[in-house]
Amino acid sequence: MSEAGGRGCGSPVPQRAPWSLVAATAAICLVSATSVWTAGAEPMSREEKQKLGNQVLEMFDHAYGNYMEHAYPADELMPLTCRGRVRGQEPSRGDVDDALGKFSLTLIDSLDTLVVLNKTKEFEDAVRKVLRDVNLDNDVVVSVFETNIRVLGGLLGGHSLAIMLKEKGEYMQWYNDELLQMAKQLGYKLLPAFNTTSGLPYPRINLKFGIRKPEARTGTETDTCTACAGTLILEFAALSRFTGATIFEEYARKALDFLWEKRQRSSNLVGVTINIHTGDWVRKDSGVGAGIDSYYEYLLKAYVLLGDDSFLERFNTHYDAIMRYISQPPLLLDVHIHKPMLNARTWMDALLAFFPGLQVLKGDIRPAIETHEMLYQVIKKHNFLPEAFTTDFRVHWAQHPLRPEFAESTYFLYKATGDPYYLEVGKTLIENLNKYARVPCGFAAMKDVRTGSHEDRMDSFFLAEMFKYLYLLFADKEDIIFDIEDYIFTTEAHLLPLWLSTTNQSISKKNTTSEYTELDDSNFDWTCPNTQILFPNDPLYAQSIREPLKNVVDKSCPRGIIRVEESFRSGAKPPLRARDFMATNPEHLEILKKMGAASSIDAEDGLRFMQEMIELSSQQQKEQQLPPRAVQIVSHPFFGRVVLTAGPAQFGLDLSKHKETRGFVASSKPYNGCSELTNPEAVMGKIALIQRGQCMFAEKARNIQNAGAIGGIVIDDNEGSSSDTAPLFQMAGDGKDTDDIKIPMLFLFSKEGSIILDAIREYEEVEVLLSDKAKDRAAILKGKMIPSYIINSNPEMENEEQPSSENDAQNQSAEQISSSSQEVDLVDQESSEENSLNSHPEALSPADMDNAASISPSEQTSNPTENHETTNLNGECTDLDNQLQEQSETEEDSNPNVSWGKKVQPIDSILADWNEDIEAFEMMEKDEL
Ligand code: DMJ
Repeated sequence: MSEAGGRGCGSPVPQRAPWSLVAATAAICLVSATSVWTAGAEPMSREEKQKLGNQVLEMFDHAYGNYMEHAYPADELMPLTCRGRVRGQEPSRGDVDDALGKFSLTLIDSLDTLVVLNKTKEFEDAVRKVLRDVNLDNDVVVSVFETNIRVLGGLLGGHSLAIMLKEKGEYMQWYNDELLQMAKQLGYKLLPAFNTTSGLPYPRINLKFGIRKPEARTGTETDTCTACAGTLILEFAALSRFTGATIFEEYARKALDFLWEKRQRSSNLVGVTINIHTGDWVRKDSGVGAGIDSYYEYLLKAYVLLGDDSFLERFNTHYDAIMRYISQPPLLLDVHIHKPMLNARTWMDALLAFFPGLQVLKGDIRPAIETHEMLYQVIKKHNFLPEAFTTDFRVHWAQHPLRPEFAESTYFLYKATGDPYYLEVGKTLIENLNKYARVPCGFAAMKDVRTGSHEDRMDSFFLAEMFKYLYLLFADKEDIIFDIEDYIFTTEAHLLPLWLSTTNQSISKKNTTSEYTELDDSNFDWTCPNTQILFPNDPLYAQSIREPLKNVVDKSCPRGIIRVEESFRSGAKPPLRARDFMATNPEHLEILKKMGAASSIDAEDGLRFMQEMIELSSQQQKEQQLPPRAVQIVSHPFFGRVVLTAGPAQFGLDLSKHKETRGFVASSKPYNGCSELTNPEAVMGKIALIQRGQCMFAEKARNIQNAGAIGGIVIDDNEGSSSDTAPLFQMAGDGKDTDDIKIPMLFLFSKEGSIILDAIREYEEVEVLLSDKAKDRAAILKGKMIPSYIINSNPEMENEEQPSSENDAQNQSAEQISSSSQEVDLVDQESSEENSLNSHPEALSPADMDNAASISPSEQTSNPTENHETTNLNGECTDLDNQLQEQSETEEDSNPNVSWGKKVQPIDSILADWNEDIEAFEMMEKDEL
C-alpha cells in the first residue's frame, strides 16, 4: 500500500476536478506539517541523508544488476544459487509460484523504480527489453491478483513515467505507448476471470487459455480472498482511462460493489475469503493484514485517484469498524465478523505493517505512530519483521521475504510528521538488509529470522517497493526528476498519475449497483485544513505517542502482554485469557463457571477462552521440539554472508546451549559414513560432510566422531530437495543411548548442501560455523583485517576505511570486533499454516533407514527449557535469551576453536590477508561464486 509524497495544502493542482482536488489534498496535505516539524530525535544532516540515499542506490544496483545478469529473462532471481527461477524447473512452492508467469516479472516490476531512482538511461534500456522479450501469452496459470498488481501495475507505472519523460524532451523520445498496448493486451487476458455471477474474479487464470477451456487447468476454484477481488480498481481504472476502453473499470467496480454489499452488516467488516459464486463468507475472520489488506487500501486510494465519493464513504465505514474492533493499540488483532468483540487469533501477520501508512493517508496519525512503533520494536528484536508474531511478540512464522510494508509506513510517517526519528528507522532497515540479507548475488529472503538463515528467493516486490520507499525517505525534492506528488502509489508501489481523475471520467459510474448519497462532513475528518488537530503545536507530539510504547516488546512476557493490552482498554474488568488461567486460582474457576451461562458477553469470553486454550496447548506441544539451526559459510568469499537452514539432531552437542562449532569441511569416505572412515586424516579436526542414507544418522555420527571430526553435516540424497519447499525435520537417534555422541550434527537438504559442495569444488578450503543462529559478521571475521565495507557490504566506504598504519589497522579491527552479536531467540516456532503451501511429503519420506523424526515446520520449535522469557519472583520479565547469550559469549572466550582470532599477526601477514580478502571480495562482487 502507499500514496505519493504529497502536495501541500493550497498548492495548485492543475487539470483536476474540484472533488479530486479535495481527495488528493485530503490524502496528502499532511506533508505541509513536515516542514515545520522538529521532534525529539536529532535532525539528520543533508549529507547524511544523501549518503543513505546513495547507499540505497548501491543496494538497488546490487539487486537489479544481479537479476539482470544471472536471472533475466526469468521471473525472479534465486540469489543463493545465482540463477533465475523458472517455473516448472524448480520444485513447486505452491501458491507463491502463481506470481510467476514467465513474463520477466522482476524486470516489469522494477520499471518505475528505475525512474524514481534517477536511472533514466537504465529505464530506457529496460523498456526496450520488455518490448522485445516479454511474452504475455504463455501457457501458465497465474494469480489474477498478483498479475494485476505486479505486471499490469508495472506496465502502467512504466507507461506513466515513460510519457512523463517523453514530455520532458530528453529521454524516451521514441516511445509510442507500447507499454500501454501491452497493458491492454494483458487486461483483456485477465477479463475472463470475471465471468462469474457475482462479478468477483476467479483467483487464477491461464494466460494462454483463460478459464474455461480444458487446457486452462483452472476455473474450478470456488473461493478467493477479499484482497484478491478488491485490489483491481486502481490498475483497471487507469487502464480504462488511459485507453478509453471502459470495460476494465466497470469490471473492477462491479467486484468492489459486490464486496461492499456482502459486508457483514452489523459489524461492517469483511471476511478473509469469499465464495465467488454464492458470495458467502468462507473465512469469517477479519483483520487488516493477509487476505484483506489492500481491499481497504484501494477503497481509499480509488477515492484519491478517481474522486468518487462512494469509495470514501465505504472506506470510512470500514475504517470505523476497524478502529472499533480490530485496533487494540498498539496491536491490530483479527476478530470474527459476526462477533467482532471476539479475537480470532493471538498473532499478527507482517502484511499489516502497511496499515500505519494507510492511516497517514487517512489522516489518523496517532494509532499509526503507535502501531509503527510496536512493529519497529519487533524488528529491533529479530532484525526483520517475522511473517507472523504473537501478541506477546514471539515469532509465530519465522520467515521474512524482504517485505516492504514497514518501510512504506516509515516513509509515510516521516512525510506526515517530519520527525527525524523515522529517518533513523530507515537507516536501521538499510543496515539490517546489508548485514543479514545481502548475499554475493543479490539479497536473499530470510528463511528464519531467529537463525538468520536464508531462502533462495528475492521477490520482485523487493525491487518494486522497498527501494522506492527507502530512496524517497531520504530524498529531497530536487533528488527526484519529477514531482512525485502528482502520482499515487498502487499497492505494489507503482505510480499512476493523479490527472487520470479528470480523464475519461464519464465511464466511471456505468453499471454500478450501489446508490450514493451526498457525503456529510464527517467523511472529511482529518483533511485539510485540520493539521492543527493532527499536529497540535507540540514539537514532541510524535515522540510523546511513542514514549509509553518504548519498551512494549522488550518488557513483554507471556503474562505481561495481557497487562499491556488491557492497559489500552478502559472500563470493565478484563476477561480471563487462557494464558493467564491458573487452575489453582478460585477466582479463575469462578469466572470459568460463569462463562457460557450468564450473559452473551460471558458466552463470548467463554468461546474465546476455549479457542485460546486450544491454540495454547498446540503451541505448548510444538515447544517440545527443537528449532532449526544455521550453517554459515565464513571463509572467503562468503564471509558469513550465506546462511543455510539446517535441521537439528536429537543427539550430540546441542548448539542452542553450547558455543557454536567452527571448522573447515571435508567429505567423508565412504560418503554415506556408514562404516569406519577410510580417510580419517582428511576429516580429523574438521566438520565432516556425509550423505544421507544407508544407515542411521547416529551411526554416521559415531563413525565421523571416531575419525576425529568435530562436527557433521548430513546432506540429503534426494536430489533437488530444499528447505524452501520441504519441511525441516530433526534427525532422531537410533533408539539406543546416544550419550556417547558428543559432536554437533546438522542436516541440510540437497540444494543447501550443494551450495557447500560447490564451494569446496571452487575454493577447496571452506570454513563453516554450526550454530543456533547466524553470527554477526564482525564476530566471524574476528582478528581478520577486513575492511568494514565487507562487513557492511558497502563498497562506497572502501576509501574511508583503509587503515594507514598498523595502529590504525588495529584500532579498526578492535572496532569491528566490538560490534554486537545477534540476540538469541530460542523459543519461537513456526505454525503449521506457515508451510502448508510448501510441504512436499515425498521429500520428507525417508528413502532409507534414516529414522528421521519427521515433524512439520509447525512443530519446529525449541525446548521448553529454552523459554526466552519468564517472570521472576518479583513479577518482572527476565530474559533468559540474554542470559544464555552472555553465557555463550563467556564460553566463546575460552573456546580454543575461536582463539585464533586473538592471535597477534605480524603486519606483513595482516596486509597479505587483507589484500587476499579484498581480492576475494572483488571477485565475489563479480559473481564468481
Ligand atoms: C506486495 O506484492 C504488495 O504490497 C501486496 O499488496 C501485498 N504485499 C506484497 C509485498 O509484501
